[in-house]
Amino acid sequence: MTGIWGIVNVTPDSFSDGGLYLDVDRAVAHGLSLRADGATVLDIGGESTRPGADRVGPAIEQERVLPVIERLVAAGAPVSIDTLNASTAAAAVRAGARIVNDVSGGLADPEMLAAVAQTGADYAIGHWRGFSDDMYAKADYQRVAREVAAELKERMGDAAAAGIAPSRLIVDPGVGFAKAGSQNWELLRGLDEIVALGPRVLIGTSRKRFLAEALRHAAPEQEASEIRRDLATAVTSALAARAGVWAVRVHDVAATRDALAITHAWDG
Ligand code: PMM
Repeated sequence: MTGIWGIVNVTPDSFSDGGLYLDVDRAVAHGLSLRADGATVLDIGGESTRPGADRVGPAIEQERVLPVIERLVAAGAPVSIDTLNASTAAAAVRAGARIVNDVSGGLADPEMLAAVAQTGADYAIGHWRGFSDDMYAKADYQRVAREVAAELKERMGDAAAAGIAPSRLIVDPGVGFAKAGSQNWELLRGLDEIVALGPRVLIGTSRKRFLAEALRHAAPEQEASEIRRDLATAVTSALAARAGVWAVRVHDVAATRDALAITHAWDG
């Protein structure tokens, strides 16, 4: 059964839910409701990675996420920390997180791999080519899925060299990270090249800009609303499940849960 990571962004400026869950109580309540909807992991983030977002320091990031992680872990939820910072990763694991989700795959913080190796947590390696302020300038590919797979393989090698056992790795091709418009579709068409790398595969398409672009194409007069982007996300989740991914990272867990249930019913 494909896992569902529910997104809890404790940020003022995330791309679709910025500002909604900056308050600890609201973030915890949101996490618990995603868990009730069927999330297998709650992915807690304290720094937005949306295109053009400003960076916050690890101190502010930790102030945002640690109390939320502690309470969700106390409530029995499996928690992942979405961070680029080694110190936040280590502190989050001390607070009970089981997985470090690093969209940069260790490239953003030179201390990250050693920190993760020490924690014993699982490590989700994202495909990344640079911080969000200029990542589209780096969106230059001949064959996107092949190049993303090759770069992820290098990151897997770095992680192994730092002492992170291969069984602890998860790979994520980083939809929207240094990929523009149609490159994301090309990447999804080539998902088997990512699955062939071996580790568990995580994928995050939820509400992303390339989905809104496709929806605008379908109905140019209508706004690509959140409801429509969540439906589009449920469809990409179902197709990703078919392609063999281990888990999908989404905002609307219930919609994706239903889409996956229908996919599994079809497949028997
Ligand atoms: N996307 C975002 C943040 N974290 N983590 C993983 N592993 N994969 C992703 O695709 C990913 C991520 C950006 O999206 P958000 O602003 O909706 O959280």
